[in-house]
Amino acid sequence: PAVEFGLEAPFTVEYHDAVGSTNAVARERAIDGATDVVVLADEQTGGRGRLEREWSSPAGGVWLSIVTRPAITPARAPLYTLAAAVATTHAAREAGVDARIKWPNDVVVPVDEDGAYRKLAGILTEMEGETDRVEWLTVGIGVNANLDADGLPEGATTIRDEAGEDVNRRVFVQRLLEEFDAARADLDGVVPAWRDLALTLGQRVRVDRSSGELVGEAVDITDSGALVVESDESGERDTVAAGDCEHLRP
Ligand code: BT5
Repeated sequence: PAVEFGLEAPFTVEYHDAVGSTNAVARERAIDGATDVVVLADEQTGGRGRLEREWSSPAGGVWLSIVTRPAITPARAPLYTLAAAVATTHAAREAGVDARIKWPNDVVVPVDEDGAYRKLAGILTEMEGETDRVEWLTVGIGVNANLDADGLPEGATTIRDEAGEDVNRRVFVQRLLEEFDAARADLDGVVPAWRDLALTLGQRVRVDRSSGELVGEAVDITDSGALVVESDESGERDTVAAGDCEHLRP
């Protein structure tokens, strides 16, 4: 294998040189009853983002999906996405990258003082369950690690480009999983940790959500991970649980 893993974090790692999507494999494992399994690939041939978007996943990145069966309600599931963002950001910072979080699921590197950024990593959480309980949850994390941004979509950056050198992916994944494991053990600490790393708070944003567009200032994030926006139009505070968020230039 291109990467050797002797992980000590409490996850069993299933490694693939190439796979369609680690989230798709993780879903099969979850349906089979697995827990605390990580599906990891050097390359994905059909990587996915949210809303069926494509996720470029050439060889050299870190493409992984964590299968868990947490004893939480679906309302708390977004905290797992935030936990993954915090863990990925911490691991990237240890690799020498000035990584920050853009709500809700992007790990980015600021380009200037005005909220512009390049995307280093994305997270895609999927789950199955009843209204009062999660049955399983898969957290897909894609990190542009040892890649050139050249071959990636506009607006992407990589650890290689930002740190000026390749990262040891075994060490990187080990740190990421340790941080994720610590975060899920202390779910109440996730939002405060997220806030410390957030690039979105204080920004002018446009959020596309199912009930329409919201433009204003991002002023807070709630305990359940929702974004609070002070609307330009109404001057009132509106809470958005999920949606696409764009940082506007001042
Ligand atoms: C995300 O979606 O950011 C979630 C990405 C999750 C990828 C992981 S990899 C392991 C696991 N297996 C999978 O199949 N998926 C997960 P979203 O916010 O919808 O962003 C997608 C958009 O980001 C695309 O429409 C492109 O514009 C851009 N993009 C695509 N590939 C990229 C890359 N490698 N780096 C930066 N931006 C990218």
